[in-house]
Amino acid sequence: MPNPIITAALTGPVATKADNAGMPGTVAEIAADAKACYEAGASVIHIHLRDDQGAMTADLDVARRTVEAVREACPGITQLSTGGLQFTYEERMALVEARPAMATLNPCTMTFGTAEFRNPPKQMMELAARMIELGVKPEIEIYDTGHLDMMLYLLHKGLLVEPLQVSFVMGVRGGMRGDPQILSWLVKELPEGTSWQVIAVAKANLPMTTIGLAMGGNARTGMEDTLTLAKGVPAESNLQLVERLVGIARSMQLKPATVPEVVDRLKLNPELVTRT
Ligand code: KMH
Ligand code: ZN
Repeated sequence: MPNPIITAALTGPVATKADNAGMPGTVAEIAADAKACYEAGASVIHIHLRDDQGAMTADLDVARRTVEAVREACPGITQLSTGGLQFTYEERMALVEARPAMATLNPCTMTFGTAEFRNPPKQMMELAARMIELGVKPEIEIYDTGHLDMMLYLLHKGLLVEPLQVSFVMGVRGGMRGDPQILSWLVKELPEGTSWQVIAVAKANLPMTTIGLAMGGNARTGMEDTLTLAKGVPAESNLQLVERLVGIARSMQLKPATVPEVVDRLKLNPELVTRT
């Protein structure tokens, strides 16, 4: 089994510092958290932007400053989210112009808890094409079984380049639940050589992340996905969640993949990972 790629999802599109004071709230705090999580074994840092007042933002200048600040702080691979729930699709698309090494691509529109997660097909395909032009690697987020077929269609149309990097998101109300049988089916349908992980939200987080690791997948944790260590026990920090995940991986004799390993395996653009 290849070494699992550990991703730290530091912030998210829903929770803020008001929900858990341990969550980073500014560009500088995001960069400091990225460094701590990188040093604990995370090679990829998934980021939803925050401005200097701690508000969620899709401001391209903040995106550029964040990518730069994380690159300065550590060699971890910056993955910007294009998935903010409260921004227009145009604002979300523009974020790839900050040229992170990776960015999310959400192939389908869906209900997302109490919100609508809009990913209109025409613009989503434009975003996929732009990511190829810029050399930004998509993290393809699959929330339901039909989203996988859309991903395969994009591949067929030349809008995705292999090897694919896929996240199966489980536990969002409106998407698929955390169920090992659904996961086994999804993994079986992937093109050969695809790298994948489970993103398991809230109570699905620990069991499904662990099952994904045991099945040969990568793994992600962080305050975007869970604010607690266990029911009623708040996580203190992203670092604490990453340390727990790395501990689980190590107890299975799995070593977190290094940044150069990830660059090689996912065929990332080395120019966008400046400190490998
Ligand atoms: N929190 C994730 C389940 C993205 O980053 O592109 C959804 C999300 C997508 O935020
Ligand atoms: Zn995200």
